[in-house]
Amino acid sequence: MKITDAKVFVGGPKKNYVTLKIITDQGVYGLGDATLNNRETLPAKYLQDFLIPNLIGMDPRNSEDIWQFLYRGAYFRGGPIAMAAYGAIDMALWDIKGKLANMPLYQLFGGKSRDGAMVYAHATGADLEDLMDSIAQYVEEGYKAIRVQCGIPGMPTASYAVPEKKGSAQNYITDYTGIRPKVEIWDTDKYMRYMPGALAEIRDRFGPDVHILHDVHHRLLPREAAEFAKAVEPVRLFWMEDPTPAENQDALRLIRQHSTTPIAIGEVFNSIWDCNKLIENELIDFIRLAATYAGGITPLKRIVDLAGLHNVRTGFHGAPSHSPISMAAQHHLNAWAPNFGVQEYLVLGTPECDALFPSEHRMENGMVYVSDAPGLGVDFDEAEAARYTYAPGSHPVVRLEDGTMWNY
Ligand code: KDG
Ligand code: MG
Repeated sequence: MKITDAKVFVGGPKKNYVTLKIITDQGVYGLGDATLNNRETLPAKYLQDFLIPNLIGMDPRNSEDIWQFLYRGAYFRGGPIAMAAYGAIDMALWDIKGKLANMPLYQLFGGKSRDGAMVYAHATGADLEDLMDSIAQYVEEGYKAIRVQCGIPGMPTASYAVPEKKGSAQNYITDYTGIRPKVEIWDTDKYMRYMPGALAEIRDRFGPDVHILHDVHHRLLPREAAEFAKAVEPVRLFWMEDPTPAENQDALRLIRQHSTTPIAIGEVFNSIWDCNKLIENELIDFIRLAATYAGGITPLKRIVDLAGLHNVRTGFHGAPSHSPISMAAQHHLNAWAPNFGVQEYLVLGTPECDALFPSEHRMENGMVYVSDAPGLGVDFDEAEAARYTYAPGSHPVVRLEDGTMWNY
């Protein structure tokens, strides 16, 4: 069996999805997602210029060897652009494998460990009152876990994932008016004084049963994060996400030593080497890589297995930047993983998105039920794809009030 061709598509409804289709001499094809938010053309170019020409003629069933060929063969290892491109190839090869076996991927991993996988939604508000309304709506819709973000009084601009105007539910962060980022101004002191109390009010209002998550989005120093984690202990968060940048994995020790608040980290990681110490030293509770940036199912499954040895559960990234293809890869891993925790879920769910990526994965009452179709269980409609083109966009960047660049 041989790979005979592969194509890359960039575009989508209100998002620039990077979709890879690998075609074989036996008529079976596989799909992969190489979307790297706001840098979408780069993995697409890497695929087109270097990776696809190398894939032609290879046996698609040898997904492990092909992954090693990509990773080791590049000589310069890793990085989000390369790993997103390898990730798409790896997903497509698993898709082909599942179709050949006539089995959904979760069966190839070891079968189902649960009926449905709990997901979390994003509640957001320009202020706490708006946030409460947003949470109430998700509770009403049956979500069991909700990430909560709100504007901070006195903060000079909107902060992370929070709408600028009251009454707006907008929680997507990419601005498609161009590649020059908006600037958000951050003030740690105001955040530290306000947010723990706001989280306590949310817990009082919604009671003990709703899982409350909060994303600090890398804004705090390790000592500040330790203080914050300690202050919110009575709220019993499901998790505190990205409390501090984790390039220095040892920095997480300080937070751990001072608090029992669960910590989730990893959405910006792209390798097991970014999180192995965090996991082995049991400095975190949830690992958050995405199948795309992690380099696909093959390496992500290894991370899940390592995490399982250390009581670290999964909480894969699922921002709207991911296409339904990588989300499908994660739905299969979530159905299987013995150490599953939760799945972030923001698939746009619009008719346009469903027409572009038909699938039978379904979300009901805050749970995802994986499709039983062979492979990834998601398709890609090329005629629909022809309607869309690439639209450049950017996340904001963050500065302190004096102009110092900060962590977005
Ligand atoms: O591209 C960046 C977004 O994916 C990120 O800001 C979203 O923090 C995020 C989250 O938890 O979904
Ligand atoms: Mg996050």
